[in-house]
Amino acid sequence: MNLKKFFSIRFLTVFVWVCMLMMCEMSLSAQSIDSTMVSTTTATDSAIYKEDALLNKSSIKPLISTAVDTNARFADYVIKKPETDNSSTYKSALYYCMLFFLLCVFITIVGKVLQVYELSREMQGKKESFNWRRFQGVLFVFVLIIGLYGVYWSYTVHGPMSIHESGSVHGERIDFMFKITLTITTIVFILTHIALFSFAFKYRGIEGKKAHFYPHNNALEKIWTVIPAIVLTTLVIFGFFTWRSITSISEEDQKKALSIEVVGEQFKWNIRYAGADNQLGARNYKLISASNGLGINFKDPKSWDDKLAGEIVLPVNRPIRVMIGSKDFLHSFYIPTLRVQMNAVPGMPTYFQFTPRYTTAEMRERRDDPTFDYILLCAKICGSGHYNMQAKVRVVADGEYQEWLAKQPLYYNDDVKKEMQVAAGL
Ligand SMILES: [Cu+2]
Repeated sequence: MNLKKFFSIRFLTVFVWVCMLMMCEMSLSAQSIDSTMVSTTTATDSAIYKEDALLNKSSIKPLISTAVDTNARFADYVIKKPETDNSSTYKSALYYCMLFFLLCVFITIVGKVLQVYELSREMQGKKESFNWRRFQGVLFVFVLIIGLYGVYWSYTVHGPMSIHESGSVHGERIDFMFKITLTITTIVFILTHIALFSFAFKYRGIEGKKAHFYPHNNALEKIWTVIPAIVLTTLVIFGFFTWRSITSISEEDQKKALSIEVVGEQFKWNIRYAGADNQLGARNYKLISASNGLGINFKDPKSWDDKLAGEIVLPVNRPIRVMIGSKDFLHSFYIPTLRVQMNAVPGMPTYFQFTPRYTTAEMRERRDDPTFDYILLCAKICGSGHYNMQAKVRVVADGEYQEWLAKQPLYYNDDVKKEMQVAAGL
């Protein structure tokens, strides 16, 4: 079939009519669904309210002094209907697709009409009525100015919202790397966009001007291949060494750090502190039971002093080693202000070692925000209750931390001991 014939004006007219009829039909049926839902809800609610009112009548009574008052209030109670919002009308994705098609068809028709007008002027030997090439060239400059202002606005308004001082020692290195990367990419972004839009304006169609054919230039190819390669390689190597300096910790330093275990599950974090020995007892998922949610192996003496905690409390200026695990799904241990993030993967223990350098109280002062708190989040969308995995992290002075830890209960409690005795047949 000839495509030109297929997309003829007759076809477009029929298409527009079909679209409009379908949209009207959808709007009407959606409104009738809405009104049916509203009337059903109202009827059901009224019935429930009447029932409630009858049940509550006796309880309302003592509050009311006269029988007349009682009847009046009771009547108010029954008559009162819930407020329903029937202003919104459900519209499907198809409705918006059709709206988009209609807009396209409208623009096409306007374009065609203008084309016919210009052709008729040309046939009459008249000049072009409107210089579209110049108009589009100027539009490029306009979009460039608006875009650059948008970049400036975003950096000055959103920048202070997103980049705050790091609360951990290694965070300084991450922030430095982030700032260097952001500076380089911003300069490149601005320069390339100025070049792109200015060239579009400079080389807009001008009557009588012929474009110079310039197919290839080896020197240019080398410049725009080698320079980005050097910049990107430098950034990647810089990032690699920063990451290594954070994650490569000697065994000696690992032992000095305070051991904490955080195990994610849908939708909470289980927190275990190693006791006085600073060593966490072994864990096995096969040992998970009602009283041993983490599956800790209590035959391992290291587990006997492990402590169960309902929150994360960290001593300031002391290295912390968090062993990270998951019981069910992929989660991610993420404390943005401490620049800590590591995935929690079932069957694959991970860890992160860091040193908090400001207590929560100090950070509140530094940021001049009395409501500030370090927050632990799950950085993987792990299910419908994902948002529940937000928890407060308290960074306190060492004395306060020791006091708090002493109050935390042991995992190896009487229930577990009984369960083990039963299992051993004692
Ligand atoms: Cu999660």
